[in-house]
Amino acid sequence: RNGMGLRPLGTSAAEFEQDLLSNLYYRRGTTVESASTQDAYETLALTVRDRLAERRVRTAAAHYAANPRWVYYLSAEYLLGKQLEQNMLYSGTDRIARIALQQLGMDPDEVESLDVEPGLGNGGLGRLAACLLDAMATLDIPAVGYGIRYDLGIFKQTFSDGAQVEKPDDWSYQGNPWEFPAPDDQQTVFFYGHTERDEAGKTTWIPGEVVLGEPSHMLVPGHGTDTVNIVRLWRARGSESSFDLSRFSAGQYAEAVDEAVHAENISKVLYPDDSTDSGRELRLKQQYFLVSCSLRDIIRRFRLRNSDWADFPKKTVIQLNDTHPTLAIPELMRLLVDEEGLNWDLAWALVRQTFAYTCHTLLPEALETWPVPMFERLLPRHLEIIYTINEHFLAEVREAFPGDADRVRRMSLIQEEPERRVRMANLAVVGTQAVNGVAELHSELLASTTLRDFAELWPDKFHNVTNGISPRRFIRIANPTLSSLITEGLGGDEWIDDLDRLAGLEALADDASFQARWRAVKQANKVRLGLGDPDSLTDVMIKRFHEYKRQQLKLLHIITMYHRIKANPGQAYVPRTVLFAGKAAPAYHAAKHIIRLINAVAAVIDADPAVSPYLKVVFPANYNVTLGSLIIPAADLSEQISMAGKEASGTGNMKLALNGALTIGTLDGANIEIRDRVGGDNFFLFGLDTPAAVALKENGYRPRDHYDRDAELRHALDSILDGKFLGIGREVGESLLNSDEYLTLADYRAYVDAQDEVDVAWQDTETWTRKSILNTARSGFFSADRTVRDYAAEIWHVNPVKVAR
Ligand code: DL6
Repeated sequence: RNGMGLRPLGTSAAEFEQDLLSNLYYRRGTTVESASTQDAYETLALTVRDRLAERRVRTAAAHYAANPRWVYYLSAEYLLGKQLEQNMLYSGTDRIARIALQQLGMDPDEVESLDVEPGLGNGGLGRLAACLLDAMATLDIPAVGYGIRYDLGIFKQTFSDGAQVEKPDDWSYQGNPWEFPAPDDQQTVFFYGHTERDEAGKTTWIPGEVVLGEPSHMLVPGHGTDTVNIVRLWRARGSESSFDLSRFSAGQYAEAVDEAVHAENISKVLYPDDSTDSGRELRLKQQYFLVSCSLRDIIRRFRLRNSDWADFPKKTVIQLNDTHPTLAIPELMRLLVDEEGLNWDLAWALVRQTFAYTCHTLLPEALETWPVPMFERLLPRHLEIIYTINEHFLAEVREAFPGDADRVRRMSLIQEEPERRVRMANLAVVGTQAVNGVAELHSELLASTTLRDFAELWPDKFHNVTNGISPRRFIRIANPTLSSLITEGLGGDEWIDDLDRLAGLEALADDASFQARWRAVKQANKVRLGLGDPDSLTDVMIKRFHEYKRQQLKLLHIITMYHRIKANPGQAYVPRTVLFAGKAAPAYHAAKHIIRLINAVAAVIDADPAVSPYLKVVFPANYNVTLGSLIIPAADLSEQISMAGKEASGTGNMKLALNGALTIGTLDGANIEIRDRVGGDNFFLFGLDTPAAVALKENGYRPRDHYDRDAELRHALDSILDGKFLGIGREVGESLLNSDEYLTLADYRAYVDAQDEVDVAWQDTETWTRKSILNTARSGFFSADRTVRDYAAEIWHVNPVKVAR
């Protein structure tokens, strides 16, 4: 029996099989003879989960005893990826589970295929959150992630006539076996209403709507350790009184549930369409819902072991993942001042010491603001609190910069013109003890441009923590054959939790037989992916669609290759498979036009027998963590071609380099750090850097000059404008020629020339393989474990707590 008085669960295949049978019988109410594949899947999940649950109980006990400083990670998004394979690996049951299933006459692959990916995020920011949780658990850092349990995650992308069509993603339709409901920890959340002040000056918020927040959590196991942290997700529920029985009895069924449906809409979808006022208000409601439930839970946890509010920041650090959870700042003020009776100054000191803020963008339009009237209607007390914070803060600014009214206007938490809006990024900087960017360049640009006024006031508050990725998820699980080869090459698998050890591969980079095996793995991964000729150069651009990321630049290169092959059909060309994957925001029309044009170009090339032997464009629909994990191990070339100064970091760039793809990229985001580490010889650099891009724009950029000057570019653009690709894409062509906000045409020539260098390099197989091995060998820095160590040392000031067996 272990310290909890429990009989430890068995580690043999026979014991696992017994537990499977028992779970099938007692928890699914069926037997092997009559079990469906869904029964088998759920039972497998529960049997694996039980092994982690036992560790979770020990983790909670160890944390309770240590009463440490906790990290609470608040994020509106988590792209956790499928859970089964990860949890089998982390619980050490991957081998025995498969044997046990086979013993019971079940097909492990078929059973495992039912595992569903919870798509509770959009892209890089949500996946980063998941990678950081994984690394925190692996490093034994006591942490809880808080988020929203959206009923419908990120939409499912399909194509109709090449155009993106969005379908709802009812990810937990069959239930979610990884989830533990915790109804006892339910919270009550207020919205709307008004505030009242008594004679003593105490303010009370009288709400206009009351909603319940129901938590459930999923386990976040660490790798190679017994720590199992949790991510707690909130789901909105109507209160008991929200069901109108008298209306129901009168046959008014829709009206009877009106209030409950209204409440439950809060956690209905990830990112409700914000092109309408009601959509925007729902989004603000989601943000407050997350923050209100999570803070009450954090305080409940604090009170289990502590009583003095002065200790709160000593025991708590709350990391805000972008501005979405920034309402936590005024909400904690409200709880401390209105509900706990602390005086303002003490409460403010505690709040500021507790929070830290990560900014994930440089695009001014991505910095959230909310219209004051909407804010006031929904959160009347929070607006009052923000006004008071602003009053104190602006007094500080005036003192530091006397007579600088313009600066005061820029830094205010309230934008006055053209309409009054609450500036969430300003609030996030003012209410926290640390602000960080997510790559060196990004952090520099934040301090010198986007948040410059704040960096001038509080230079010490600004930090850089370069993003990282989970080596477990993105090489060990995604690329098992390469992982085995690396383990063999390094003489052990310690590298998985100590990624700097990959450096040991440098010694093998010139070894012909190791190189041959390295190539064979890449080849097998291309066959596994099953898109395009595995002998061709697999050129991969996988990311959200955004004009600043410049999928349109890649497209111009493809069209140029197409024209070259058409013009000289007899020549030998390097065969390429160009693979795009990614989603566009449903209301982002320019990005959707680019998607449609890519599909049209792909179809035209496919139908042309003179070109198709050399060039193929594939665009599998519905990019997600699962699809990414299949594509990344098969990639030869990683496209990281954003306009310099626009991509905060990127993390796909890290995943691809780690899996041995060579990057073609601009000096943007973390590309710079990747190139610094893998070496300029092993990276295809092109294009304007940030100062050159800024200067070009300031001096009046004219895309048409590039069009006039460059015959190949002109040919490519004309073919789009002339409708040569099924008549699709005129909007894309016109936008490039007439405005080209992201300098695509300015970088075209340098990009195409760099691609010609790629072709030359590819033909020297040994040298390419060497470069590929060196990319992997030198990617250790991009482990999320390093990222979390940086946060822990520089921002969180937390220590690990080891969980005893
Ligand atoms: O930090 C994670 C990720 C970065 O790698 C990307 O470069 C960045 O674009 C993304 N940011 C967002 C937030 N919003 N915007 N814009 O998704 O964060």
